[in-house]
Amino acid sequence: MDEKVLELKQIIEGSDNIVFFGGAGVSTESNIPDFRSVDGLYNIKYKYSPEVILSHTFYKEHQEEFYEFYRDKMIFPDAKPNKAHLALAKLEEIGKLKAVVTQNIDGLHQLAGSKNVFELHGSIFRNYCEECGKFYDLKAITESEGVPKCSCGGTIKPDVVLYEEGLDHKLLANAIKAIMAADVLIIGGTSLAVYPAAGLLDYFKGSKVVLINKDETSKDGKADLVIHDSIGEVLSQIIE
Ligand code: CNA
Repeated sequence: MDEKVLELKQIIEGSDNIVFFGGAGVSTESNIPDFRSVDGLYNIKYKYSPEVILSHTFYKEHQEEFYEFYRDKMIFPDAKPNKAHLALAKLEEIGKLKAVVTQNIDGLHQLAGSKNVFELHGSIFRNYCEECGKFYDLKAITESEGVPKCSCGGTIKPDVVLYEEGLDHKLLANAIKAIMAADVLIIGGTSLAVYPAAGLLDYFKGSKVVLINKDETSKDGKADLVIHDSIGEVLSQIIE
């Protein structure tokens, strides 16, 4: 076993109060593209960048185009949890991991069996009518065309936090609470470029920060252990 992975194993063995903070890189091994990797969404040619299309302003002004991109690039109903999701669920099951704080909207942590998941940016599986508030599941988006409409005539909007929109206050407070109470923070599969989510890491007061990411991040210098590798490969070795 690689020296760094061994060190991670020892850190995990020594703690029963771990929190995981992750992003799109956790799901690339489930074939869901992230934003910033070389084969991520930023490197596919679009008329607009994902950040523009997934903004509140764009959603309001170009709904047809928004839903075209959203259905095509943000929804992967057949995606399955990968080794990273499964390892994290296992760590929770054996009492070591207390929470997963994720920027992902794909629901794969829950599908893997994780229970205490804070979805900072919402979920593709929840959708609401903007007029009457009626709840809709994912089929309302996948099985409709153009702008999805409620039976009342209102537009159905995914419960996903778009750029320019604020995070849910209660959820944010609970995620911060979990991070503040943790002894070990494992950060993985995130460029740490999206705020306020990335700012949550500043609340950590515990003993060890581990960063597992393919590319360098702005927080590499602050971590006790940095592993530049695939998160599924790394975490699956911990759980063997
Ligand atoms: P990002 O900015 O795309 O960064 C992803 C990071 O993960 C990069 O630094 C990569 O190097 C790294 N990475 C990619 N694959 C792996 C891997 N297998 N192992 C280790 N590291 C890897 O994504 P962030 O999450 O930081 O950005 C935040 C946005 C992206 C959030 O608002 C998400 O909602 C949004 N997003 C989510 C999904 C999803 O739900 N699966 C998909 C695409 C984008």
